Amino acid sequence: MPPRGHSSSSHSSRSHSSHSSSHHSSSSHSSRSYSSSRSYGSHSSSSHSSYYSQPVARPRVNQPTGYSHESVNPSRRIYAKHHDYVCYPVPWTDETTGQEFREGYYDENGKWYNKLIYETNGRYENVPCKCEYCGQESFVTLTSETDLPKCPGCGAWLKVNAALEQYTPAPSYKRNGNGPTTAYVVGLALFILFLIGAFLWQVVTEELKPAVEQARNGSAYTDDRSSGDTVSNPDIFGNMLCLTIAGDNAFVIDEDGADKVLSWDYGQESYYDFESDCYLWYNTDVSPNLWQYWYEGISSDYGDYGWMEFENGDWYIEESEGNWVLLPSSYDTSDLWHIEDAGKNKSSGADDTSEDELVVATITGIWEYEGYVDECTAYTGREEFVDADYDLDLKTDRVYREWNAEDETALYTIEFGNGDNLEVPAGWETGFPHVQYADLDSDGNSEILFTLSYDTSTDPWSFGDLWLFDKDPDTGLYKEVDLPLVKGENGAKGLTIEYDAPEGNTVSYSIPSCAYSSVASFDEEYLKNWWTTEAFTEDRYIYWATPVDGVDPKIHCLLAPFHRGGLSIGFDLVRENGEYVIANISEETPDFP
Ligand SMILES: [Ca+2]
Ligand SMILES: [Ca+2]
Repeated sequence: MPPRGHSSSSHSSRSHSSHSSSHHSSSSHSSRSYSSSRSYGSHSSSSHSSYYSQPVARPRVNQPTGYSHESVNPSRRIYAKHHDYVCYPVPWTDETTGQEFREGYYDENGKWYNKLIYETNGRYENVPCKCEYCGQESFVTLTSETDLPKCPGCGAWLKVNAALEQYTPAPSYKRNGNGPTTAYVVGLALFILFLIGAFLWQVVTEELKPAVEQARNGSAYTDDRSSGDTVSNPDIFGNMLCLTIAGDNAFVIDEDGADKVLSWDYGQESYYDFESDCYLWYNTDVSPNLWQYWYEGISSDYGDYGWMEFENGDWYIEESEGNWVLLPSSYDTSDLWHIEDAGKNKSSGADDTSEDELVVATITGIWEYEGYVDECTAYTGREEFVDADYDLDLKTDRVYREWNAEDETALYTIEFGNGDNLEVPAGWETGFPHVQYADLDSDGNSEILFTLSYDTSTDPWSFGDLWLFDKDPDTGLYKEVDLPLVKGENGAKGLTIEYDAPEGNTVSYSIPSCAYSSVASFDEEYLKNWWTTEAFTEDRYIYWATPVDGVDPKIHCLLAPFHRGGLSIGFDLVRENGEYVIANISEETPDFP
């Protein structure tokens, strides 16, 4: 009996540089024709591209549909080296199809990522990872997108839970002759991509889609969203597949399993077992989802076909397009092994299998949460709070969250495990908490910098809360430190900026409290859409701050002087005679904290 709906074509030959196109197909028949098409799938391009070229606006296909949260808009289009992204801040259900979508980043192919991390100074920092072997979650720094980090706990490979990217200017960016600063370039690019993203979002996905598909010669893209193609094997199982013996030549997936440990081969888009020279992948484009195997020596006899499946004690092989037959008895199957599903794919729908199995933490999972943040499994940022020790007394510190639905705020209390508690004043419920520490006054006690970032805001660089707390050596209590900043709502702190009326395409601005002035250049559209023709004064707030101890302790702050302008300035808060003062202010290329 041939299994139903196998999709095998793009896995039909090991010699293919990539099988990624199959991830976009939903049936064996439609997918066959893609096997010779060039791959532009997410895996191959994100993992192996060694070239770089200025991007063009990538057509967007297979995009999520039915987003309907009026109050929280998807992000502007985010252009990066490997993909373009749109960030959807909250999960939603397409009311017309009933399909559920996760919040996060969707690239131009519709592939989903929970986080986007840019390379900064040759590194990817704070990359969320999970050990598929021992389950430990951690944040690591990677020096290359192909780095395979190892678990600090058990030494196994870690699964990277983010898209690793390099920032690129928007496609339509044109450098003018005035020698704009890097920050200006970033700013302009961000502005342009915002406009383009809003436009293309509407146009490309709907109107250009058929043309795109045609241009790609019957490419892998289909209108069929049911393929659930936002989920790749590493998304589901991780980069390492750990198996435990479950019978004769049978294994089950077991995160503690060590009888077979296979690593994901990005080139082949399959897991690989060296021992048996077998490639395998979990096909989520068919219903029910199932494992397909490529046994060298058997499969390779079938040319472009030869993917195999194990069902009810028998091996089947695809001998020609969509044509699955019992494996001829001339082949010795005594050494062939397979993965028992163990109830994993009993779902009747192709969609919900992998989705249901994934316990998907979301960035907004914290918004209505009450309790210890390190226990908020619904929150992607939970790991930041696990096994923390901010005051360096070797006792674990925890952060407790209370939520006030009525006034839409959250209260955080840091419990230092030694009786010390620090109550942080209220911040907006949509802020994402971060606790940082450094001994800035060299008294042996950590100062605590508590910040809220508003990553899901449509303009995250315009908002931020921060509070600095110092432990009083006499009372042992933490008290808030006065900073030389203007205060806004809740913990918002920033600088007052005076803007001149635009002259041509430039705006002169100054920050009197820092004796700083500069000129920013924008294009006409920005000024027309986002700027006034009058001079005015506005408080702008720090969107990110980092304490730095050492020889020159300081708090480094980032602030965007222009709403949606992209341009950032950085400055330090340093101590002079027991007081904090502003120093070292200059334009700075943001590092996307
Ligand atoms: Ca502690
Ligand atoms: Ca201190």
